[in-house]
Amino acid sequence: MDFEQLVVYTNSIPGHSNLFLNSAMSVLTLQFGQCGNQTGHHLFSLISQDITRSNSCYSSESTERWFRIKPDDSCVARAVLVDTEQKVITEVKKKQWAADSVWKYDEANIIAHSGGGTGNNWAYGHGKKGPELKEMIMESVRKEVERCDTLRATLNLLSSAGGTGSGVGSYMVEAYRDEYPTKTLLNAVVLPYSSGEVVIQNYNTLLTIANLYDVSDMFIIFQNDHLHKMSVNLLKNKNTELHDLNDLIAVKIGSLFQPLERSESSRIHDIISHLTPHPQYKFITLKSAPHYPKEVCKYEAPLEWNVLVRHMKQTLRVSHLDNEPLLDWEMKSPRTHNSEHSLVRYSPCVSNLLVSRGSGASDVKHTVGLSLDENVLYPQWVPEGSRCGHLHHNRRFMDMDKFICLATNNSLIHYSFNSIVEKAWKTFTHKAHLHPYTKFGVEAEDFVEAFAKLENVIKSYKEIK
Ligand SMILES: Nc1nc2c(ncn2[C@@H]2O[C@H](COP(=O)(O)OP(=O)(O)OP(=O)(O)O)[C@@H](O)[C@H]2O)c(=O)[nH]1
Ligand SMILES: [Mg+2]
Repeated sequence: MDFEQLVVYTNSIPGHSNLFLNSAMSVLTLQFGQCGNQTGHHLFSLISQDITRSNSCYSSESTERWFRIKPDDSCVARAVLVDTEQKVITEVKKKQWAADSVWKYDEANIIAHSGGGTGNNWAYGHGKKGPELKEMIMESVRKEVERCDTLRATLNLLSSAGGTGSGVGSYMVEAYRDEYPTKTLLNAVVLPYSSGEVVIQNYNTLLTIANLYDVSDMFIIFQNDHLHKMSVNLLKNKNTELHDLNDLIAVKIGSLFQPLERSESSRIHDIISHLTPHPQYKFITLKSAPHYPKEVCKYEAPLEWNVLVRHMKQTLRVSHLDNEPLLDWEMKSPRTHNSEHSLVRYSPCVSNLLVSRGSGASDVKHTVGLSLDENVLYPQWVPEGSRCGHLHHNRRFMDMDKFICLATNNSLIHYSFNSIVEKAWKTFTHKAHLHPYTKFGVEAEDFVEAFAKLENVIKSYKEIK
């Protein structure tokens, strides 16, 4: 569909003439490897469900952001899918061809080699598969960029632990940056379970973050351990599987990036600049609530906004004595009674953005002022007024009475990175498992450089006081 057709389509929605011209802001999503492709499919499915709940300004804005409409009226995700094996893509295709799927991927944007993956080898992905696939991927990317009237951001979805998402993904993000030096680049990176997976996942994570760091504007970090606990504790999924984690990832990303009430600060690139005011601090985590098991959702009494906001603040708690994180409050359901006491300490923040979705949020604005903007949460150098933003939409997100998401750039991230870097360093000092990397041109000096970069990130976050 060309620009004019899209204007006609968008303006055909009753009561919304010229809407398109006001709100044309698109996001291009690049899905890499198993994790990137599976989470991407969950994300587009969630957004399409959220959209189909109404035929409104919100829906058309969201459609324009994430999808394009083809001349045959089919709804196509603004996405490019990349993998070095067929298995996952074949599964994803099966799902999207299901009779009830109202959206599709563009077949021309699926770049899946029939090899057997990279065997969790970042260097193979980065040094061999990336260069091999680069032109095909960039060809699809260029076409998708041209199809966006205004491209607001490119969102890369990948896990840091495998070899395709991490290696091909970081190679392609660098290639994208070379070609589009001024476009906003955002990575949603899934960190592996801390135990029980492959030994070299720590090397892969180290190399991924270090390589993406300079060329990216912002990272949203997800941790499989954390998502798993949320799924077990809050959603009561005893046998949690990856797709349960992906549901949570999709809800979190969707709640941040679905349309918001228009204001100077609600455009995606404004959200990103607010959250990453300094190039030394680019890592965001998304806290959200409430999360209920599907079957009890409709029976839960609606919570007050102030309860949800207080709950978000509690997720930033650290222990008073040694500044270690406490049991993460995101694993608990929001409580109506206040359990604040003087011994509580919070992880210092560089910036926060609270997004509330649902009706009657005039009181939430008041509460934000009181609780998420307090001096105790920020170092002195963060100016008042740029600490905690608040954006809202009255529309119910995914049909929930109220939903809240706190995008937070705070010191807690250094614990996760530190544990990965420590494990990687231990393996590295024994010169263990280096051969698969040197074979594809990643030498000890490259590791040392990556360690230095990540240690610097850890130090910056650790020293926020
Ligand atoms: N949350 C989540 N994590 C996933 C998913 N699939 C894989 N992972 C995690 O991702 C890591 C493995 O990376 P994959 O994405 O499978 O690897 P890949 O990018 O396909 O690379 P290779 O298969 O090694 O070429 C492990 O830490 C898995 O726990 C998923 O669908 N959701
Ligand atoms: Mg794979």
